Formats: sequence, structure tokens, C-alpha cells
Amino acid sequence: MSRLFAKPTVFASIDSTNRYLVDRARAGELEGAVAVADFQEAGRGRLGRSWIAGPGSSLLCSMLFRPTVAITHANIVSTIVALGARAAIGDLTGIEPVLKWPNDLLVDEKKVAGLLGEIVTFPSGYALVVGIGINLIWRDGVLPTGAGVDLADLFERATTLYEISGIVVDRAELLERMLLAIERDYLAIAEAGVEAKIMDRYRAACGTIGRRVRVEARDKSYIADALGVSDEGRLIVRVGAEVEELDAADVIHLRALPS
Ligand code: BT5
Repeated sequence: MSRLFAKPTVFASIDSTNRYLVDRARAGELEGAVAVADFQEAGRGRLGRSWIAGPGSSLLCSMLFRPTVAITHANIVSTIVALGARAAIGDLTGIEPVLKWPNDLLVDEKKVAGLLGEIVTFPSGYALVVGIGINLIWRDGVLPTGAGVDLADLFERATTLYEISGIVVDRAELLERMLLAIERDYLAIAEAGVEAKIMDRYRAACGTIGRRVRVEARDKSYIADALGVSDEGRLIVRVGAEVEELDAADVIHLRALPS
């Protein structure tokens, strides 16, 4: 019995589990609600992008939080989800994905899972819905589909737990382990010093640090050296002689920096 999470609401098909929980959050749903789906007709990625997954191919899950940490630190919750997913994947496959800033999970530079955090603000505070899609297996005939999807491009840049480990991971077990790991960290963040320890674990797992990256910001694209991630979750980069902190951007991993 979880102290944080309710029994998941399971959908055979829904537009988006994140959309569902964002609406539930606005309607006053309690913290700890979980929605999972076998298939999403309009799975959401970040910045208006799509998340594509064939029926039964993935763990598609969203969780509702009502964090007590300041909204400026809300990022810690997505970090906890990414670390929980990484640990659960590691337990079940023996392979721990690398985290790509801000929150992708990669194996051999290919994306095996992605996270989307959406904030709903109220006069009295905020709620946060964190959704995660983890690719389990792409079986013949149940390939990912979606409007305008370039499958060749997706296969080039994405992978599944089956492809990396040869293991057909049990979706319910993955969900249970992931929720347990998330609960452990989330219920501890109010304690002094825990947030910093979680960020240390994030930094240790983050493959973006120490890489040359291409930064794709809203209005420009440039090359930078990724030096670290701040406690607020910002990516610290050096561009020429300047050091900057990035809030929201996409980064593309280039080569490792000379040590
Ligand atoms: C993400 O966005 O990585 C966030 C994905 C969150 C999906 C979950 S599923 C449950 C919950 N409900 C939702 O509606 N969403 C969440 P972003 O970093 O923007 O990455 C999106 C990009 O990844 C796309 O533009 C594609 O290039 C690529 N992509 C799409 N589907 C993919 C997949 N299954 N595996 C790997 N890459 C994918």
C-alpha cells in the first residue's frame, strides 16, 4: 500500500494521460493520482511535440503532485521521477540509462524514455503533473504511429528496453518499482539536505555534463560546453568566455570534453 500514490486509473486508450491529470488537478483531484494508458491518441512531448507509441508497446504513465517545495524548485519532482524510472529500469534489465538534461533517459545515446512536467497554478499554490513514456518493445505490426511520424528517424534516435537488454519487461512490475522509488524520494524532500543529495545523484547520472552540446533555444542555436547542473536544475554551460545557466532548451550531445 503506497503512502503517496493511489491505485492507477487505467485506460485502454486516451488522448493523453498528462492532459487527463492536468484537468483532474484543476478539478481538485488529490495528490498521488496516477493514470496509465495502453495507447495515447495524442501523446504529448515537450514544447508542443508528440510522443508516439504503438498500443501495448510502452509504459505510459502520469502522476499528480501537489508539492510543498517552492515553485522555483518544482523541477526536483521531475528529477525524482527520472531517477525513479532509471532505478526501476536498472533493477529489471541490469542496464541503467544515462540521463540527458533536462530529463530524457538514454542508452547508447538513444532515447528509451521521455518525461513531461506540466504545472497548474492556483491562487493558493500549484500542482504538477509529471508524465513518462518508457519504450518497452516494438513488435512487428504494432509499430509507433502518429501524424507526420518519420519512423526511420525515430528508430535512428530511439530504442526500447527489449532492444537494449533482450528482456520483455513486465509493465506492471516496472510501474510498481518506479512508483516505490519515486515515493521514497518525494516523501523525503521536506527533510533538510535531501534535495541536495537528490541533485547529486542526478548529476552523477547525467550524461550531458562534460559534453560539448548544441543548444537549441527558442530563437537561436549554438555550441556550448556543459559544465554542470545547478541545484535548481539549470544546465550550466560555457559559451566562449561566458558562463550561462539554461532554464528550458533542447540540447544535442556532441563529443565529450577533453578532461
Ligand atoms: C518528451 O518530450 O520526451 C516527453 C514525453 C512524455 C511522454 C509521456 S507518455 C505519458 C504522458 N502523457 C503524455 O501525453 N505525455 C507523457 P520531448 O523531449 O519533446 O521529446 C519528443 C520527441 O521525442 C519527439 O519530437 C520525437 O522526436 C521523439 N519521440 C517521440 N516518440 C518517441 C518514443 N516513443 N521514443 C523515443 N523518442 C520519441
